[in-house]
Amino acid sequence: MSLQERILALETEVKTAAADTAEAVERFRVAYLGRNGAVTALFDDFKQLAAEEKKALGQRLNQLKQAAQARLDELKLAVDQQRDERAGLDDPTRPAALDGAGSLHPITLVRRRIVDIFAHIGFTVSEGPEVEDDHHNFGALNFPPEHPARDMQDTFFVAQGKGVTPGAADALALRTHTSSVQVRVMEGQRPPIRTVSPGRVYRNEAISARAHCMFHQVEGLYVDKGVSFAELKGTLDHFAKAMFGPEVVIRMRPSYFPFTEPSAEVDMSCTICAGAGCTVCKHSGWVEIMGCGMVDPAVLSNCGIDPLVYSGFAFGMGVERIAQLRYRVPDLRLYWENDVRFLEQFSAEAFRG
Ligand code: 2U9
Repeated sequence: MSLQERILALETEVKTAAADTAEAVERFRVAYLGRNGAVTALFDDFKQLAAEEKKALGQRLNQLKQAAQARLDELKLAVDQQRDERAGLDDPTRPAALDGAGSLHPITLVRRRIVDIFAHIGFTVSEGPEVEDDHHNFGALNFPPEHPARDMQDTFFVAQGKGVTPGAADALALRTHTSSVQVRVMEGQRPPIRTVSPGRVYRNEAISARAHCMFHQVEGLYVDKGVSFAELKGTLDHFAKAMFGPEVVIRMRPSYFPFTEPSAEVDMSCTICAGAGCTVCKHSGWVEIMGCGMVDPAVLSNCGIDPLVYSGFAFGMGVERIAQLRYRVPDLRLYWENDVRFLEQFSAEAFRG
């Protein structure tokens, strides 16, 4: 077959070639335009021709090469388009695929919900430093000098200069509760004060299914003339119903905290068994959700508020604990492991405050 005939035959072949996968397109490229491809081979033969023949066939040969290149581009485009259509990328106006979208961490979801419930009944939100001085974390809150929380076994002290003396007036520590923020609020603002303080707190604890050295709290404070324990109970009853459902009831048990008097632990009827008894409530029908009390008059005066004129209530809860009851989380360590099988269970729960 003459070179001219071979050019004509290849031209027909190239123009009618089909390829419906990326691999077939690549085979086409190798077969015609690759180093050992059919079109490339014609150029080698072309070099052997006499000058006159070269003149006649040179242009035809270049046209063949261009036709092969054009067909290659055409096939490649068609395969790419098919792939995009299959992946749903062909319509630029279609809503973004939600597969693999992230979710808010359950602690964030629950912290926002707690804050939102109190914001709806007139509480402001106050935040403050995580590294605190002795006065704001302990002293103003009526912790006696020998209280175990002031000890290195219970609190993380922050090294300052030459050495640290836990309990010393100038010692800095990671805050052990967000009550320190509320001391700052009382020092800087006259009553009425109605505020919640969400944030991270730190305690020197061994990590287990039930405890962690860092967790999240929301603490609340209401100071005004004539604030009563009845208002405290009504507020917390409203919170429990808003968070866990209208059917839950709360009860209070006497307790002790240095910063409140009287003090109480707050239990809620078990949401799992509705009081019938289960492993979550240890067959008591009740689960503990927080602590509370009337702000100790000494704390009010430590913060520059006259306890003869004003009274206040306060409460504190662990966000991990509330989230555990809301979502039935069996082990607190799950909050920290970032295992997607745990986290993706919250993807449907967008918070709408
Ligand atoms: C001021 C005065 C008093 C906040 C309160 C509690 C009771 C309480 C715990 C619940 C679980 C901490 O996260 S937890 O371990 N908290 O029981 N907290 S009263 O009292 C205050 C706060 C601020 C100025």
